[in-house]
Amino acid sequence: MSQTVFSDRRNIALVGTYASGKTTLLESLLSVTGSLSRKGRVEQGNTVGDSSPEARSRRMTVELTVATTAYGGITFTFIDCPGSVELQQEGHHALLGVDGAIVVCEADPDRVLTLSPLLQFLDRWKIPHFIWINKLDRRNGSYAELLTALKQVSSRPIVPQQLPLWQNQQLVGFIDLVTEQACPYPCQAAAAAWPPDLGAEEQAARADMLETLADYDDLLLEELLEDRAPSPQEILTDLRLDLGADLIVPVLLGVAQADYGVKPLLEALVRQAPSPQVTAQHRGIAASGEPLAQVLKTFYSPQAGKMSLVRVWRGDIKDGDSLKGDRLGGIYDLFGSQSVSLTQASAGQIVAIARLEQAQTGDTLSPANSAPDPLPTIARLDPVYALALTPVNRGDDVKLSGAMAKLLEEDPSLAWEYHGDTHDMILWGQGDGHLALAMDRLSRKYNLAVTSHLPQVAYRETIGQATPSAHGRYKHQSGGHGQFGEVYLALKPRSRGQGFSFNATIAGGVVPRQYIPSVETGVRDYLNRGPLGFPVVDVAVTLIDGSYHSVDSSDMAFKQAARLAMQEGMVASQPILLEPIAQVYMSVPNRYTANVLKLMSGRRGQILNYQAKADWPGWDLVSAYVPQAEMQTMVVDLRSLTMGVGFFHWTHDHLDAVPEKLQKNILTNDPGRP
Ligand SMILES: Nc1nc2c(ncn2[C@@H]2O[C@H](COP(=O)(O)OP(=O)(O)OP(=O)(O)O)[C@@H](O)[C@H]2O)c(=O)[nH]1
Ligand SMILES: [Mg+2]
Repeated sequence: MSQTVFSDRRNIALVGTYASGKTTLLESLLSVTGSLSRKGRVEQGNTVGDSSPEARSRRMTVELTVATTAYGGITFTFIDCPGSVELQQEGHHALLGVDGAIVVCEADPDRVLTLSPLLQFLDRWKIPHFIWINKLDRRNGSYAELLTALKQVSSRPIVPQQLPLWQNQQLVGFIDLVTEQACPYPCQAAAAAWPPDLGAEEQAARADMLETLADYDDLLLEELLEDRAPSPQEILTDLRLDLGADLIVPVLLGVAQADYGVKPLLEALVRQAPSPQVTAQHRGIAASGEPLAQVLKTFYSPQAGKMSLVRVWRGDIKDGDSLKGDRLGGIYDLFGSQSVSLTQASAGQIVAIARLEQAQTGDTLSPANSAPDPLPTIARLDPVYALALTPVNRGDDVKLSGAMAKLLEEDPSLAWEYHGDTHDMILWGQGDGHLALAMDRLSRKYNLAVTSHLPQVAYRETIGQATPSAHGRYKHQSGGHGQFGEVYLALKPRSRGQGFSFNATIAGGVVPRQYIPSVETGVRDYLNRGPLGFPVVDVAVTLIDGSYHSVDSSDMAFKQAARLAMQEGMVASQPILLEPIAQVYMSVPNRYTANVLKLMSGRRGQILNYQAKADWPGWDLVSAYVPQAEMQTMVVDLRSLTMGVGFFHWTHDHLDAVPEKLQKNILTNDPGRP
């Protein structure tokens, strides 16, 4: 990598739906700007992005790629983000550190809906963005249909800046609606004549652009009303200001694979993308004060150890400085998997910093002696899919936990949990592909092989009817003095969620007071595993009678007697298997609502409500109770029903009896049953 570095910068994220061509576009941007002498291809596994073995083997982006280049007097740092819905968290953090984003969109109106969650995110965080329509070499549907579809999913006005030029169904160039000049690919000639029959279409598209811009510029409105043509410079100024204020979404087009439209995209970035100073101002970051930075990503490199990808918001950070209590161990400019050591990083730069051991993704950093107000950061995505992991080599448990801590630092959308009930070590994440990726990383980076299975459901049991008196007598004679305790317990069901209660109503000291706690302990011990094999809940137990021996009775004997009485009482009280029920809130495009309702009912879900999702035009929010056992692979089916965009949040809500016909199945098949 060799590049000229300019003082003016733009940090731009490449985001968009899975496989829309972001990594190919990055390759093209780096090639067009002269940072790459030989362009790679995703299929050939030789691109600057997707350089990890996990990305190469999947032919998809699985982590951020950062690459700095220069064009038109500006230093650009591009961040290529994964498109997979399972790897969104990665891009979300990165987006908080950029000055703008390019949303790469496939030229297919039917797939535009898949951009909806991303556009919602960009709008919520007010991140200025362009849309770049890619793959126009094999478009599906008309360009006009595509724009209509984009208008439906974007809350900001869509402002096409270019009109495609076709010849025999092939994209051959575009008309720049600002300058009204034609640009035949590969855009070497500055201007060319455009086909006369395009006049009306060009006029309509240009009028559409100008009218949108006039909504935010009274002067322009006046000019339009008076039929005066605004100058290209005036239009560009509006495009820059309106984009910087996140009022509009300019749309450009091309074919990343052929570098078509990439230079014009760079020109648009140079002229229109907000500068780091503008971004800092919009984020409310004062220009003066202590140096300030934010961690966009944490990663562990085999050579350099812990690295933090950092956006510097204010001041200079120098080699040898301390941040968040750690002396930094090097500052690097990144170019895919390569890095160049720097002596300092200044406001507006995105760099990797080594050995900030305390810093986590999202953290706000300042020199050691100041505690800055934290910059806003992204919440962790709710985990929606889990697998129980077991190391192939017994004894690797501790190693697994250590490696997992690092994986979790690298990817906050993973979660790691030890389930006390089932003794499962559970890895939570965003889907089966996400967890398979985590396991591949465990194997390659930490030499840890694991097997996985769906976690056991944490079933419980309770009783269906009362047993007025259950008897337990423990009598044992061995050598010296013996053991004796006898109790009678009454068992009663309690309502769901009321838990366990213990009472003693004995009279006349038939069980001496000091042994009553042992009776309760014996009962509680028993409740860890009822007759069906699961922890018992929602039972009221009363000690109603018993007897003792003045020499042989002991705490242990009464504990045992209580266990025996519980054994008898529980079996007699009609044990019932309980399963955890989740409350689920599903967000789905309304064209899929009927199918999603069917999916939920098919999975024993009880639909509670569905209605239009607030602030998400065209989406519904469905709420339902769904048994946990049925949730395990729900996300996989939901995504396949909704082009990958449906998502849900869930929380544990309550326990409910397992339907009788399923109970038998679970009791004979559940591997979790002790
Ligand atoms: N026909 C055509 N194919 C393209 C174009 N751009 C990218 N592709 C192909 O589309 C596929 C996906 O391209 P990527 O660049 O990996 O897409 P991506 O958006 O980075 O994918 P993820 O990061 O995994 O979401 C690859 O096979 C590319 O060769 C294009 O302009 N035209
Ligand atoms: Mg990619």
